[in-house]
Amino acid sequence: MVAAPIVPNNAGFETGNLTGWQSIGQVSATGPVNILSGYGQWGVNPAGNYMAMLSTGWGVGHLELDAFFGLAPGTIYGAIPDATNGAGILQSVTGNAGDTVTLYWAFVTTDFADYNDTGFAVGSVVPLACIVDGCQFPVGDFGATGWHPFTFTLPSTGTHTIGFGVVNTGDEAMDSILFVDDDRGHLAIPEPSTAVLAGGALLALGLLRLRRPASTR
Ligand SMILES: [Ca+2]
Ligand SMILES: [Ca+2]
Repeated sequence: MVAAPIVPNNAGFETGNLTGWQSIGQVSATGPVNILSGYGQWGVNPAGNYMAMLSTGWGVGHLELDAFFGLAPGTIYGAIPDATNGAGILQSVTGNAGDTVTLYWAFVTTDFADYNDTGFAVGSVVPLACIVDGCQFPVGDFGATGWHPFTFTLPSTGTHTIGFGVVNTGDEAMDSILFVDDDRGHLAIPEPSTAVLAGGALLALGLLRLRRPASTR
């Protein structure tokens, strides 16, 4: 057989919901959103009208995420040190060895170093974006990536899980968000005029973190 691209069900979330996907934690299909981070608002726009939005906020524990993805306990923690909690989506795709599934993702964090919240792809855990290091696209404090493609390659003929997740690290405060769509969306940088708010926002974020002590730090 010649390797071929596979298109998952509702790959672009244009039904406006998560039909075709399984999810755990805080996941929704959404239109354009603004994410308020320390330096202003990141404007995130889908391809088409909708995209999936996965947030670490009020997420499930990393062991529960392992079970959701069919991974051995501790797999996510092993790939993403100090992972605490987060969210995930997956679906099963069937094809031949070498067949591919390409989806697009973008990562935005409201958190800062040395917390290292991370967005990842699954089959095996592939850290895509994070705050500090250990991933393909480190974004820094309050940072964001643009939209990037990720291609899954089926390792053998049959049915395989593809999916994405996002986790807090170190504690369970200060959300990070992973967006998923079937094509490249648009991500607008924060307005410069909002940068003057950063000092106040930082103070507010610090207070919030103190009020949510879920950490071993
Ligand atoms: Ca879409
Ligand atoms: Ca966090």
